[in-house]
Amino acid sequence: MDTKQLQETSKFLSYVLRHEPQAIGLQLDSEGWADIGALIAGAAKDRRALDIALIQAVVSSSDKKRFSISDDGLRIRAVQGHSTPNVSLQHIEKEPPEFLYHGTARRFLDSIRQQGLIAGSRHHVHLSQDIPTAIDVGQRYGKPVVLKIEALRMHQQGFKFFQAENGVWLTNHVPVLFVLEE
Ligand code: HQG
Repeated sequence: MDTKQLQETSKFLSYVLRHEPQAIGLQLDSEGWADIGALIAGAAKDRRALDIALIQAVVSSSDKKRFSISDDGLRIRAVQGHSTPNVSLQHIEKEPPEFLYHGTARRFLDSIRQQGLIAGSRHHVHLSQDIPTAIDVGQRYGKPVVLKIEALRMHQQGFKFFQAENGVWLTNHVPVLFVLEE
């Protein structure tokens, strides 16, 4: 298994486990779990040779711990980042640190200054605990800029925060009021 095969398989798993399970006839339950046997069979119809060893290698090598396998080893899910309807992970609600960070591209700033941070096609706005991670996230879309979010103040005013299994912070919407540009 080389890095390229692992990366390509990781992208495929993100696609079917977060966004388009129906592309390979896969069912996700409301917690995002898919049967691994059905995943392998669905992928095979798409002429994609997946097996348990490859899936396990992707799960354990994922830099961001994007996926988890159930304790009985039969099911797999993406731990965050979904856009597909009918899936709503019961993320643990948590008090956030004073500040969290959001990495974005400079060209989105005007719109963010008007609307605050919105979830777009995903179920949540994603926030990072540290600035280097936020820069990495932001540069996926262009010249990165990091916004500092007054997370604890939001929480004190009743906004809910969740932390996904892989440490990514999630919230529904960040009003402009709480977005600091440094
Ligand atoms: C932007 C990756 C205009 C937002 C990463 C972002 C992350 C606005 C883009 C995870 C806006 C949405 C999520 C507004 C927000 N006007 N643009 N009002 N509000 N935006 O990919 O946060 O590799 O859906 O800034 O590491 O970039 O997939 O979200 O640029 O954790 O595991 O709209 O995806 O993880 O883009 O990234 P995305 P994101 P994975």
